[in-house]
Amino acid sequence: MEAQPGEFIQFQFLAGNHTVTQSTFDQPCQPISRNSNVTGFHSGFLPAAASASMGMVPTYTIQINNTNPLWLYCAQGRHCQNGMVMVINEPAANASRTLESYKSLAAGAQGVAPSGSPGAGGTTGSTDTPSGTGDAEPPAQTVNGAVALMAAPGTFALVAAAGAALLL
Ligand SMILES: [Cu+2]
Repeated sequence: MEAQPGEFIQFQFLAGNHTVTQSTFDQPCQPISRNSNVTGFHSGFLPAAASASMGMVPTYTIQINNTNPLWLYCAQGRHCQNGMVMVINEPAANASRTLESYKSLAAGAQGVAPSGSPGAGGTTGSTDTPSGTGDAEPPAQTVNGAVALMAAPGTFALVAAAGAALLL
């Protein structure tokens, strides 16, 4: 997906216990701070069940500062290796740095426990109106354009403002 500087992206954690964590392209499944001097995003582990009893969905919201690619993964278990990865602002003119190639690298990557404070780089919170679930309707709510839904590996979904769901 693409996001412009100034826009917000909200991740909604619908099931399980996941993170949104930034890595470099070359070292998926490892926090970016380990392999660069960038602090990066890390939501911390956000278990859905803990909030579900109150009818709430944990969220993590980040603001896009520029159009550089953000390579993101889930740091839980082997979710990253199993394909729970995504990119915001995939490089348009670089055929070797695609989501598919990131995903391929992730499949063989060594996972490293995420570093950094939970919530780093963004804002954790909750919502009682999960977006884009259960039907093909456009998301009920977006934050300046996009909502990403975190569920089981293989259903790491991005819901764009237009309502199109992209299963990663
Ligand atoms: Cu996960």
